[in-house]
Parts: sequence; C-alpha cells; structure tokens
Amino acid sequence: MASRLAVLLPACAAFVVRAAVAASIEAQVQDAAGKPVADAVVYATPASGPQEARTAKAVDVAQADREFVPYVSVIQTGTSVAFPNRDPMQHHVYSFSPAKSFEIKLYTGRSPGEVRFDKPGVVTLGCNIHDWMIAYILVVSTPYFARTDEQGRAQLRDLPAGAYELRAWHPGQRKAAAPSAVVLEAQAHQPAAYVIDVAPRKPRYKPPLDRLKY
Ligand SMILES: [Cu+2]
Repeated sequence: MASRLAVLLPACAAFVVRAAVAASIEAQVQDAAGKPVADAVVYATPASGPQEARTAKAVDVAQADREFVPYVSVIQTGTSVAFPNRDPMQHHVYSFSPAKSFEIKLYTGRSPGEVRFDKPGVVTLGCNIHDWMIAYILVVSTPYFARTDEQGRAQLRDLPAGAYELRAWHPGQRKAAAPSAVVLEAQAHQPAAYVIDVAPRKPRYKPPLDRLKY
C-alpha cells in the first residue's frame, strides 16, 4: 500500500499544480449586427505545434427526429466519432469532405462502426435518404476548444500558460476570421471577442413524417 501511494502521490501533486496554474479563455462571438452567434467554434492551438488526441474516447453525432445532433461538433485530430441512429427509420450518413470522406450505409440503432478523423479541417455530414439533414464536424489539432452557446459565449478551460494561436469558425461564415496570437499567463482569464460575418442558416424543407416512405 505504502509503495502504491508513493507512486500515486507525485502524479496527484503534478495534477494539482497544473490545475492551479491553468488559464482560461472567455470568448464572445457576435455577427456584424452585434447579435450573439451560437454554434461557432473557438479554438487555441499551442505555438509549440499541433497536438493529436492520445485517448481513444469516442464522440457521438446522433440522428434524432431526422436531424443530426449536434449540428456543430468540434473534435481533436485523432478522435473517433460514432453515429448512433435514435430514429425508427434508417439513415445513411456520408461525407465527401477532403478532411474525411466516408459513408455508413443504411442502418438503424447503434453506429455500425466508428470513424476516426485523422486530418484537421471541416467535415460536412449529409444523409442519402433525407436531403435536409446536414451537420458539421470541425477537426482541430488541439485539445483546447469550445462551441458557443445561444449567448455566443464559449469558455476554453485548463490551458497551460504559454503562447497560442486563437481562431473562431462558424459553418455559415462568409470569410474566415483572422487568427490572433495570445500569450496566456498562469491563472489568466483571457477575454477574446470575435465578429464573424455569418450568412443566415438556409431553411431546408423537411416533409412531415406522414408523407415519408422512409
Ligand atoms: Cu436520414
């Protein structure tokens, strides 16, 4: 027991020290009219270089009520995604995006497999059966990211002190926002404000269930 404690204690101490010095970024994203932008991604890439995910933890992008949930996901390069279908009808999930092209043919229930996203970039998801279904996965080579809520706020937590390149992204952006360089002091709560030129989300016709064959 004593020897096991001796092994555990230094690890715990290292964790406590890291948590105490970690910094955060409090981001606010607005459109040109000053309205908060939801479903934007804010991410900070360490100046030391890109970082791939080391754990095999999978993320879900589900299908429910004939929509993808969530509409926008952000994951670290190297992360696997499962696509559970919670609807009673079949879906057929695909992507033609250069960052990851794949398809999972007609299925219901559990995801027939997981897809590993090994390149950074934007992945647009569609369903072969239901034309209106669309969703996005932004793959970033950093563990430090967050998606904005309805108030346009995103909080990036537990960043080690140091230099970062900070970016914001939205699937409807007309132009990519310029990245900014930040240097985070230990324990800093760094504010970051973004204005993104976002096109309004196009309404897509979703037929009522009783008109559907599938
Ligand atoms: Cu579908």
